[in-house]
Amino acid sequence: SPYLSTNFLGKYYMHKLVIDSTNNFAKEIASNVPDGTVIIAEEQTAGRGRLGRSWISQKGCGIWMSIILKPNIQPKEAINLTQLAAISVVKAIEEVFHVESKIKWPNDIILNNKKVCGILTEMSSEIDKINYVIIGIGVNVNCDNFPEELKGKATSLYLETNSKVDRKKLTASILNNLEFYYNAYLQKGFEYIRPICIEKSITIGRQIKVIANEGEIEGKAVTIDNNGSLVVETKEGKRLSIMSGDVSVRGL
Ligand code: BT5
Repeated sequence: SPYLSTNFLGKYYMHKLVIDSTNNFAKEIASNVPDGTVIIAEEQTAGRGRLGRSWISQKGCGIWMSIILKPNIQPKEAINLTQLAAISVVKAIEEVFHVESKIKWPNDIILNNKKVCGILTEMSSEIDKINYVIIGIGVNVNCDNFPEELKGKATSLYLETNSKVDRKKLTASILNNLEFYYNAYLQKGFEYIRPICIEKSITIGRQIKVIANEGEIEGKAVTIDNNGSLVVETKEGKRLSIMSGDVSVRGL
């Protein structure tokens, strides 16, 4: 792609017309391909969200892609990669569509209160070493309709901005941004990324409910800490750091 200006991300890539899930395929090949390999599909027949949920991936209208990374970081730090992907998608949407989308921690991109992109990060690791991480990114780009159950919840960049763009352009912009933030993160740590995560968050400052490993937590999202965890203040005034979870934001 003439739009791609990366040094390693997407240099090796595979394009599929139909596939069950790019994350599944990425998992099968991850051990045998270079760091930064990208798999893109025109259509997924079994696109996946988190916790066994499904991801609607209609033919030819979205970016359904998986990125294989082999970072030399601790397995517990891998959650930061979801945040890197999220800010990269937000920046790319800004560059290509000139609109500001927001991150609903940890993995949704929201435009005009509706979900335009979801991220699914999966990992294979040993006790203190990552074998590989797969970042699955689904962006509704030119899609013009959604199934009944997603009406009012899901949207596409086309539906919100009325412009149709070449998906290659947005894909390249996501990868260009991701390589930049990934390098910055590896060199300078999450500290460098944190202000952007906070600035682009739609969650912070709002009343939320989180279903996390720790159980169900209700309170106000106050910040994202140095580890990328969401800090929630309960009505008893207790502050809890949540590493991952399913968040519902009041009013969204
Ligand atoms: C996600 O899960 O948002 C992660 C989605 C990741 C999709 C990419 S596509 C490439 C790669 N290959 C895969 O198989 N997956 C990744 P979660 O937070 O669990 O949200 C899932 C929920 O989002 C569903 O239960 C629906 O409510 C909603 N949803 C499903 N399809 C959608 C769509 N196309 N647009 C917006 N919302 C959708």
